[in-house]
Amino acid sequence: MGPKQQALLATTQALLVDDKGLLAMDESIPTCNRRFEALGLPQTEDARRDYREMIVNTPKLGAFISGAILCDETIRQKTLEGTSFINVLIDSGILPGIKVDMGTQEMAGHAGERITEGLDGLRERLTQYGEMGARFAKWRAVFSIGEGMPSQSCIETNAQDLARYAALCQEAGLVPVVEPEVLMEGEHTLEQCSAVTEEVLHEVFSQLYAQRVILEGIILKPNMVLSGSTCPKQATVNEAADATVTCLLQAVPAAVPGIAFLSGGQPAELATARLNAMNVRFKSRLPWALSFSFARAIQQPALEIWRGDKMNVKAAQQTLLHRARCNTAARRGDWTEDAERIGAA
Ligand code: 5MM
Repeated sequence: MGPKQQALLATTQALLVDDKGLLAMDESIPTCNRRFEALGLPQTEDARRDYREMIVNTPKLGAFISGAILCDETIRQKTLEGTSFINVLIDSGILPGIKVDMGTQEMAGHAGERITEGLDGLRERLTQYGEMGARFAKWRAVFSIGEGMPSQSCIETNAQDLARYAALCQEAGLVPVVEPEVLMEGEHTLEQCSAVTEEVLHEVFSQLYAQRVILEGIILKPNMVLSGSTCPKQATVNEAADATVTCLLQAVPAAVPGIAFLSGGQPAELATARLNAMNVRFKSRLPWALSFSFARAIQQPALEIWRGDKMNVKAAQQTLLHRARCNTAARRGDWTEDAERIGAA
């Protein structure tokens, strides 16, 4: 194995070390603005900067978070004292990552389906982000479950683009976080989510293989297998954990070192409980680590406390740290409802 490949593997291991996980703070400007709008906060560059400064300045965050995913705006921003966010993260022992997809567009001829944009100029952008200090990258593709969805062509096209992105990342020395998200929104059952997730993952790994992506040098960021958000029968925590691991075992090669789930709009505590259940029930028998790469399930409770007020920064940081700590415990299968409440208090 050459030095470039060894460096990729070292970064991957650093992202999975000590039961830590990833903090996704890469909401695009429109997504971040939507979250702010829901709380009546101003949707300005300064407000987004203030919010991200609150996050990266959280004391001891590096004890539970190994990597933070930024968006293009945030990776260029600085604290009020003038330190780049990248350097604040590095000083906290957190690897900086960058979301490099350019969001999703309607897929032509496929009503209701979406295709992720961003391959044009990606090779050059990856070089620039690497020079800025990014060590890993992220690209998200989305799949809805519904009448005739996802179509084969939507699955194939998005999987091919994910693999092209991953190959370019590895060429540039950045670890690709590969994020195929089967959306939770809908009436579908747990079984339907499992079948679609498995089909999507099979295609993604077929494309990764075809495009010579080194599986040991990626992190997979999938959805958990869950009942649709409006499905009348909601799976229990253990049912969701079993369905998720069973599905992943069918589709994810053992060479992949780690699977870091997205939270997808699950309530924060429930996302933690489900990750914990997977590790309690299966950890000793799995070829890959089961970790987290949550955005809302780590940030949302802190955002609701922060609300743009400097006076709330400390309390918001404590809440953020608590969620990060709980998710690290869930990686070990050590999380309990008591620990959740005691820490929150
Ligand atoms: C699914 O979204 C990713 C994980 O977040 P959740 O844990 O909240 O589901 C997240 O990283 C997402 O990709 C970013 O927020 C960027 O999203 P947009 O759509 O703004 O590019």
